[in-house]
Amino acid sequence: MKNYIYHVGVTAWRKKASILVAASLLVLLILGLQFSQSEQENSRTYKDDKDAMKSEFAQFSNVKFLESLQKQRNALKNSDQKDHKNFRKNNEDEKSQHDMEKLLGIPFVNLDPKKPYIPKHRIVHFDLKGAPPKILYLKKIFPLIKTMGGTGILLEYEDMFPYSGVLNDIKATNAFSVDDVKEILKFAEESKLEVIPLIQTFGHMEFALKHSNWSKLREVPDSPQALCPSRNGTMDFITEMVKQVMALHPKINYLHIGCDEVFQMGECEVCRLELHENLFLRHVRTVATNIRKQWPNLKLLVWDDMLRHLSQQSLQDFSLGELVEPMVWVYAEDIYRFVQSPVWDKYGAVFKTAWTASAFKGAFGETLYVPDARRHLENNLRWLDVMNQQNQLFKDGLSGIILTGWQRYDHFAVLCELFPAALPSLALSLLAVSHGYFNQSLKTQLLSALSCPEHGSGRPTPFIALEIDSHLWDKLGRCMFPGSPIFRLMYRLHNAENEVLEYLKTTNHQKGWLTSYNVRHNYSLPLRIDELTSDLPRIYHSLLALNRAAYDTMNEIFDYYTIAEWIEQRIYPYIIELEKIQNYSSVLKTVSSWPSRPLPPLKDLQRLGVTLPEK
Ligand SMILES: *C1O[C@H](CO)[C@@H](O)[C@H](O)[C@H]1NC(C)=O
Ligand SMILES: *[C@@H]1O[C@H](CO)[C@@H](O)[C@H](O)[C@H]1NC(C)=O
Ligand SMILES: *[C@@H]1O[C@H](CO)[C@@H](O)[C@H](O)[C@H]1NC(C)=O
Ligand SMILES: *[C@@H]1O[C@H](CO)[C@@H](O)[C@H](O)[C@H]1NC(C)=O
Ligand SMILES: *[C@@H]1O[C@H](CO)[C@@H](O)[C@H](O)[C@H]1NC(C)=O
Repeated sequence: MKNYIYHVGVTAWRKKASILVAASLLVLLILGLQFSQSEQENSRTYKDDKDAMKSEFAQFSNVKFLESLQKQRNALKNSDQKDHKNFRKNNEDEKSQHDMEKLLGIPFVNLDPKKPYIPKHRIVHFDLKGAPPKILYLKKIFPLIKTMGGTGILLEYEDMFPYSGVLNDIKATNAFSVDDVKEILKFAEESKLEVIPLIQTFGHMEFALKHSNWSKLREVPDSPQALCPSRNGTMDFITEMVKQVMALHPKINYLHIGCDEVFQMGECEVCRLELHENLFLRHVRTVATNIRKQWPNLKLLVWDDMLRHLSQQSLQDFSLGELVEPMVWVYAEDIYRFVQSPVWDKYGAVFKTAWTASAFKGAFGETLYVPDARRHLENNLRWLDVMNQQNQLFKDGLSGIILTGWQRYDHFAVLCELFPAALPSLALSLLAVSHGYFNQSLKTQLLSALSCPEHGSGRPTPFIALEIDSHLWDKLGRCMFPGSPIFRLMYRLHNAENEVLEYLKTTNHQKGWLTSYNVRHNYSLPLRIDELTSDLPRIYHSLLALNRAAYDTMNEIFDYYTIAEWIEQRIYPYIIELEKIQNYSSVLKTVSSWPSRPLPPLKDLQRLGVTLPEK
């Protein structure tokens, strides 16, 4: 971000050194810094929520102020006096309802109980660039999505689309076949779900540009992240991708063309002469215009993050409002911290409609294996509040919300939460956005959708308790939804991982006979080694059992490559660590006589200047 602003500044300065430019630049800089700050915070939250949580607290009062401004504005627009009277009368009921919500651990969001806001479209995102489910699993999931109020699916194929011809080599070797895609679409249609394919057309092109074949289209020669918009081959490449995807999706109304997180712009020798802003907008305009030429009724969606800091004038100069619909994404709880009122006003002035994007998994840490359902529910509930407030800014209102479920943070990252492990989280959030609220009254719907055993009617225990059971293992651990064994497997992993980590910490670090020093010097007491390794076989075998269970459980839902990847990332490293301890301890135990102290100093320490002082 900082580079971006710096670059805009410097380029503009060179071109016209007039006072006018300098003055407007200053304004831009101040505005830009303000936005860039929130932008940085957003991406930080996306990566490390702990820091963001801290600063969230610090900014709390500021956001409250923004929210109250919004509420005032709405109140003025509606000036609905009746509601105020009713509010008083029902205050008592609401108090006991709040008590119940507290028991359930439902995050409090000040939604209007009289007029719940329900987004027109409620779309579930399938990020297929990691752990793509088998077709038969999707077949079971689509009706569930429909039951829980979903209206469609966003299919982010990345390298899983059956690209062919000149694009043959950008697809994964285990990509879906043409028939697979047709089946997916058939199953979606049977569940009456709108299908929106997503193709990246600017940034996040790693899956294609990583190949030496396509490296010529990179903006930066060493980096496969972004396409160079100025190369002759770029538009041919995009056109071919779109053509192939459209050929397999003849009935779609919407196509998502990505355009988020273009980290590299204006660096090649041609692009360097241009303002980033113009480079970005011109490319989006060219791509959109080309697609619309061939498919005039197709609506095009783009992620909004690259638009947040652009001026209304620029967006209008490039007719963006006539070409695309922005999808405003924030996955942290506090939405206004990342997209503030002026940004909404700008979007409202430029676009007839917009979409929003929340998350039900894949947003609070790259290596998580089960989502925090409470945080995701709060994100979705707060989106309802924000959407209710911002809806009237758009001529045609807001179009809907996408519940994103990221499977990797980018093409090169490891897997985060698997879909079946996140289905309970999806259920909570999807039911919430389909009703405009989440409370006790959705109990039966939730439990029946997830095939949970009905609790005994005698004791009224809460059906969820998000404060203490935010992964839902306790409350929904006995449900039989498709993939529920994987959901339960995560609980086993959680316990096994805790045990292994504790053991490794004790053995390698806290106790004094199996540290790396003992190993390097072959110097330890056999009696102590026996003591330290007495638990090792049991822990090791429980990991092997977990590994076996993972393999068996996942087989129904994922292909061999996904299972192997997941096991290598989640279980294998612990198996290796334990085997190392086993190996070291048996070597250390073969020693039967030991050298006098002092032990010979480690040779490698000389590199650090630790040498025998000269006499
Ligand atoms: C890329 O390489 C593969 C095999 O090495 C070849 O079949 C294909 O035609 C190449 N594609 C391009 C665009 O050069
Ligand atoms: C749940 O919320 C809705 C909308 O606010 C309200 O009408 C309903 O009475 C609530 N039900 C319970 C059990 O709290
Ligand atoms: C693109 O193609 C045109 C005409 O073939 C050529 O003049 C131009 O130099 C090419 N531009 C680039 C960036 O390769
Ligand atoms: C442990 O020792 C065995 C037998 O020598 C060897 O095959 C294995 O690779 C070792 N494991 C590790 C993690 O060092
Ligand atoms: C440790 O001692 C054993 C037994 O003397 C010997 O076989 C082994 O090579 C030694 N290992 C190291 C790392 O010095």
